[in-house]
Amino acid sequence: MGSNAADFMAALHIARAGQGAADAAAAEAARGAVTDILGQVLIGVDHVGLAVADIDAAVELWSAMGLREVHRERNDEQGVVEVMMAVGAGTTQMQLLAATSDTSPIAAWIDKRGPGIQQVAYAVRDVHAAAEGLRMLGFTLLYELPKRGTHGSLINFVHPKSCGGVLLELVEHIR
Ligand code: MC0
Repeated sequence: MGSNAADFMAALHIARAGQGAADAAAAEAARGAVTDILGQVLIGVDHVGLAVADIDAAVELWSAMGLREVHRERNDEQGVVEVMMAVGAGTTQMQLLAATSDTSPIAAWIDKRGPGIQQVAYAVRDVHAAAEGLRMLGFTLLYELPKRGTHGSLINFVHPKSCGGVLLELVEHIR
């Protein structure tokens, strides 16, 4: 298999045909093929998202231990103001998330649990293939099609109820 988006989708289509096989061993092999494809689609941990009540106070807290603010934007579709804080060289970042309205998922999170880790985000080579592969394995994706995330990235989420209690974000950076 190659390593571009079309190759991943083509491989998933082949696996889907196998998943429907009457032969249990063939169906299990097809499931294993999907896992292998996902192993190639996932790049690494992109960021850890923290729900915060006050964005500037949170920037001050994390800056004090040497993290650096590298990006700030407002995303009204997601109901957040976010600040990306680089850890060390910045390969992995902490994302500070403050609600912009009462209907924001961050407002709901803070009301229920207070500030803390709200999500873990994986960088992926292709968000469509990542979402499709995870669906094929029985995970629940929040969106049928990806939405816009940080820096114009494409994002989707795995519902925490299907993911061991973790809200998992999938991020495809657009270069
Ligand atoms: C809710 N639950 C969570 C959770 N949020 N568990 C772990 N981590 C979370 N973040 C649990 C609740 O405690 C509850 O469990 C159950 O899930 C409720 O599920 P629900 O009724 O379906 O839904 P809600 O209303 O609680 O909403 C959860 C949901 C929502 C994940 C659907 O937060 C959502 O749409 N999130 C995706 C968008 C998002 O988070 N945007 C902000 C970041 P019990 O056991 O009590 O039943 S924006 C972002 O990240 C962008 C800018 C980016 O990075 O590019």
